[in-house]
Amino acid sequence: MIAELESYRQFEIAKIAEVVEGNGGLPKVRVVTPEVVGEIYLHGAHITSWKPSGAQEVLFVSSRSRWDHDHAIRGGIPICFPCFGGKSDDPTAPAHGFVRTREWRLESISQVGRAVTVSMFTESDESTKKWWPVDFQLIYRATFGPELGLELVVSNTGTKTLRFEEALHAYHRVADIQEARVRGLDGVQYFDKTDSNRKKMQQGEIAITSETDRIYLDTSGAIELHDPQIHRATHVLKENSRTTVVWNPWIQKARALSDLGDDEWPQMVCIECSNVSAFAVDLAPGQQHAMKVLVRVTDL
Ligand code: TA6
Repeated sequence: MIAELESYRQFEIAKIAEVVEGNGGLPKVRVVTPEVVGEIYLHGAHITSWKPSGAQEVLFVSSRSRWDHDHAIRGGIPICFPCFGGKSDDPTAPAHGFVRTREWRLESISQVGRAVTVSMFTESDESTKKWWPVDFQLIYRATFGPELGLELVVSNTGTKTLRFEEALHAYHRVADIQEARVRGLDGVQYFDKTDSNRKKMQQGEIAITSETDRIYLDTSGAIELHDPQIHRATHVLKENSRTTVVWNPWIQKARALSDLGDDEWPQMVCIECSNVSAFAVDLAPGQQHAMKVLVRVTDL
């Protein structure tokens, strides 16, 4: 491990952004400034913490998460790519794609004003072509500051048009899911994965009272997560994302997930800026697609 950490020294900003040994011995970039504390693992380019100064931790990470090269981290912000859920033409392909279990490479760490941007990348190789025989590169820029900025840039480095799905599968920490409310999807149609993917229409704000697994369609509006118990509103703004997924496993599904504590479901809700289902992206050779997300917290 030490040798591996040595190889990252060149990227560090002393006392502000350092590559350290994280859970399971996995390397992570730890950002600590007067404005923010944040963490992102090279494993899956997976953000596991964002805590602006004066605020409580914004992201949920399961106490039962696995921390190894073979499994995705349960919680934080997994990156789903190039498919969301199962791969339609290959039931053996990893759910939510293969980049959340890849070791990404650090490209740079930079400080601009009150924020620190960590940039990582991964690209096609023999192991990815087993699941998806195309050439691509992904760059992920995570900006830790009073706000959290995310940018996922997909480049088609091959000669054929690519079709992919993508999601930033963010697990938001809440005090009690039954009191939390999700706003910003009123009047938006969605597929209800808990009801045979029936197409429905959202009316008003979302109150979660049972297993909830919905793909909201053709929506680029901002989302607000209201958490009255801790008097917090989390605002999620996005660009180049035409679907939003909302998920809470509730009791049974939580029990079925070995890397999620049976009693942890009330403390989380996933709000996933994405391009999935009928809004998968077609990308021509030489083209790029950048999905951007900005998260900020305010008092309620
Ligand atoms: O985003 C919601 C969802 O697709 C759910 O259907 C549920 O499966 C969840 O993702 C978690 O998926 P995972 O593969 O991480 O267990």
